[in-house]
Amino acid sequence: MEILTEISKNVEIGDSAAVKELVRKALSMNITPEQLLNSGLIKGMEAVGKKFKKNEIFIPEVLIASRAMKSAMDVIKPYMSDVEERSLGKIVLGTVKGDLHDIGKMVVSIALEREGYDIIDLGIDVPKETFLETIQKENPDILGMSALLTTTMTYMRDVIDTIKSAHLNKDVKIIIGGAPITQSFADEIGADGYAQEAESAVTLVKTLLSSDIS
Ligand code: B1M
Repeated sequence: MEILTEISKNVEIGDSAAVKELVRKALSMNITPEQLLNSGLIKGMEAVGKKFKKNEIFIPEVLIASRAMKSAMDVIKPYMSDVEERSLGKIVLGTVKGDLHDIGKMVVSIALEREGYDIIDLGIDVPKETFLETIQKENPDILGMSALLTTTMTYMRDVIDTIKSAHLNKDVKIIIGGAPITQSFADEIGADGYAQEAESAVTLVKTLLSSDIS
């Protein structure tokens, strides 16, 4: 669809005003929030990532593109949050210490919230102590960690070890995700699950929580 390509291109060049305008227009054309995210906004960020990798653009351009993506998500979010007043469970989310990437986590958070889960988002650069304190205080069903860097993904193991040392790993299921994460890494560090993107994160959470009941 032409408008999705236009959205993607405007994310790439970081034109927030144009992206927001196009997203509003697309919503009025009954394009779903999921289509907008997957075929418009995320596609734009992927193109940004490729150009960055090839040194065709640099951090300032990536930041401007991220801002455009985030401002569009603010427009989409109300359309994705029209869930009934029900809670299927409580989920704590955070990007691990040392890592400032939060767009993917936001996409996952919106998808889970839309499904009916209560989300406590701890933000970015979250140390293990904060994860632990929040689990002790909030008693969530799921802890979800995100990491986008090969240098920060290893910190997920530290968080899991901390939770195990506090004997809380039986009370909370731990899931992880982010571009460099794989199922074998999840198995290696003792996470309960791994999801590659937002929709599979929703499926994973449902599976983990239903196996909890039986
Ligand atoms: Co950075 N960055 N970045 N960056 N950045 C990457 C990740 C990189 C792959 C770019 C590249 O080289 N091609 C590369 C990492 C290389 C590596 O480690 N292998 C990289 C680098 C190197 C860096 C810096 C080190 C650059 C520097 O300073 N020299 C630096 C590190 C800063 C830090 O964190 N300490 C840095 C900085 C930044 C910005 C701040 C400028 C900005 C982040 C802004 C922000 O998030 N607010 C940024 C961005 C935007 C990117 C790219 C271009 C895009 C990431 C993104 O938002 N994607 C990225 C390249 C890329 O990924 N193609 C890149 C869109 C988003 C929807 O997808 O985040 O993958 P994603 O999330 C997906 C899935 O991964 C999954 O579902 C999401 C939705 O589908 N998922 C989960 C994510 N979390 C999940 C959790 C789950 C389940 C699924 O369960 C809990």
